[in-house]
Amino acid sequence: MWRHSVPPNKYDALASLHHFNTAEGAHGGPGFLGWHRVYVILFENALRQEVANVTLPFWDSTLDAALPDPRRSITWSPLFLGNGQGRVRTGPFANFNTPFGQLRRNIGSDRRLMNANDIRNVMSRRWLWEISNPSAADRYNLELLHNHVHVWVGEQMSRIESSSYDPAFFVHHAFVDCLWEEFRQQQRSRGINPGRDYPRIVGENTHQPLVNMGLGRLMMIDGVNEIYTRRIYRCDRRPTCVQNSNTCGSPYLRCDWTRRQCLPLIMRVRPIVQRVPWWRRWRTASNDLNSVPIMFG
Ligand SMILES: [Cu+2]
Repeated sequence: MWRHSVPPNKYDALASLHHFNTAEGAHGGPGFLGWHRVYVILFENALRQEVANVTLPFWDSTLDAALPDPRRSITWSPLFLGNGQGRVRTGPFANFNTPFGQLRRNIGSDRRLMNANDIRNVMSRRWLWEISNPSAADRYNLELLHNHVHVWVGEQMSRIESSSYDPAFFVHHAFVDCLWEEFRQQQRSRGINPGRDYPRIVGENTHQPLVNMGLGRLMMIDGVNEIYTRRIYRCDRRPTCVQNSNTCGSPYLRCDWTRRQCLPLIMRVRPIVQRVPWWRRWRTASNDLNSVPIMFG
């Protein structure tokens, strides 16, 4: 698909919008969630022009976070996002090219994934300003928590101007968006109208409610409008353990009943056995030492 097209292609064009030059109100303030909601919709629409009725999946990274070693999650297998270490060579985005070089990752070497506790903290708040920059305390700050995941994935994903060139961006942001929707659902049940919940104190001017969003003619305050989840899409529930089953409703998840926690399957560590005939092993080993020209002429 995309990897066979010539850059700049539609994916790159969309990815390029995620940049401080064009979207100053996308980060560092209460416009963050709304901006990314619109952005993710644009991406999903573009996907639907290729595959009718396709829906964007979300990556619930808190499930990976519950594993002893999240780097071994099936998320990083060829079935899903492809390998998480070094150049991406497996999965649907193998050899994906970006303006920042070949797609790379370096999962698990910096920061951390979001976990169930982070979600509980965020959901304990009532208003958007309590979970947004610049007013949120760190542990309720959804933008900050989401940054951790970007940096945890590493390489392209870890910087604003390059992150959207890793397709992991969109499944991560679909998840953040659905967490926000869960938050908004809770607001509705408490009699708060999320469609009018945009803070007065916004920090940077670029987050003022009537400032242009940098996506068409929308303004920052349009990001909290109810129209998106009323008319355009809705979020699936996050997976939970299903009674009398150990799959959490997905063949790629299992339930740890002692913790009542869904966990992604993990990848078997493939033993490093070189399938090289014995008479060539020598030579393979010598290659690494750059000694081949001397030894073999
Ligand atoms: Cu962003």
